[in-house]
Amino acid sequence: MTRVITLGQFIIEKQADFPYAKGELSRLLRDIGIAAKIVNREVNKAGLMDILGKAGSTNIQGEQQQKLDLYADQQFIAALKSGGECCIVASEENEHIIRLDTDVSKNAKYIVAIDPLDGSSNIDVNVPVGTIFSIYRRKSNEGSPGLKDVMQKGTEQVAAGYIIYGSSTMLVYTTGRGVNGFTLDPSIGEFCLSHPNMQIPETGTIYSINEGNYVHFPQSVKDYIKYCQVEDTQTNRPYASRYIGSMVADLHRNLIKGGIFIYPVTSRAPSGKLRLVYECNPMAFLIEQAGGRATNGHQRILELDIHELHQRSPIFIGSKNMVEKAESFNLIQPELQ
Ligand code: P6P
Repeated sequence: MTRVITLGQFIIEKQADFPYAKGELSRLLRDIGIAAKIVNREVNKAGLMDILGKAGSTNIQGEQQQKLDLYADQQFIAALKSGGECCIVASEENEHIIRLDTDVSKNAKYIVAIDPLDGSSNIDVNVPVGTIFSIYRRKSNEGSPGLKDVMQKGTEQVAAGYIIYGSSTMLVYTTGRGVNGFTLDPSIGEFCLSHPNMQIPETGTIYSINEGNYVHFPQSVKDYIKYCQVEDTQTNRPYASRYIGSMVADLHRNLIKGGIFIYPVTSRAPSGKLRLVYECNPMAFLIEQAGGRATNGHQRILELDIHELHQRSPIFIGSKNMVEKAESFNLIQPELQ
């Protein structure tokens, strides 16, 4: 009988990796795990509650907000506020940063950027959705924390990860020392270590892109898609096309099986669609820690300058060899926002 290691036990055991840690990051990760369990409970019974469907509002991205988007947003903010280890939350669902100014939180040293429920338009059709989070240390303890503490390059992240609410609910995260996956055991209400030291295969046979946008892709992306579709037994082509329309689900599959996920610039989205702070940076940190690669077609995602909180970026992410091959198609430079 292998030993069951819960997320809490794992975090404490790994705390030793951080000689100067006083437990704040451990407690912050615990707070995220707690909110994930609460959101999971609602996602799993969404069909039975008056919590499906549209909330009748739109977010800063101009996207229809689902009731569960708002519920998840509220739960993560509440958990971070009561946990006291985070001073600012930047949420994809909110135009401005949220200052957690309770007596404890206002002096906390961590910032959390979060996409509370990514892929939420899939909820009503029972397709996996996810939460994506990214943790930064405040740039300085001088004065009150603000936008400057949030708009840090991806290389400054101290932790990042996602929760996938799928056939099982998993929390996958990194603190810069590899990637570990935990599966929620509903019978004990704990995330238990199920995927230690996750590594993405160096190459794969899955490409993941919304080919419905084909006519709007730059020629270089069209050329790469055609490369994926050509018969060549030496390189196991044609690849399989898999696109769920939920970034967390598509990337989780590729992390385990190998593959490339692409959301490029299009004529309708000249800077790409996915958000740099809430989606691209955390996923890029995690995939690089798993041995993969993440670029905007030319530059490491993690090294991109942040000009605007809700900035978008094209992204080519996944198995190292596949991303490098895609880049060799001289992919178009995204327009600066
Ligand atoms: P499209 C979901 O809305 C999301 O932000 C990601 O989770 C997903 O990968 C992408 O957008 C899907 O976008 O344009 O293909 O529907």
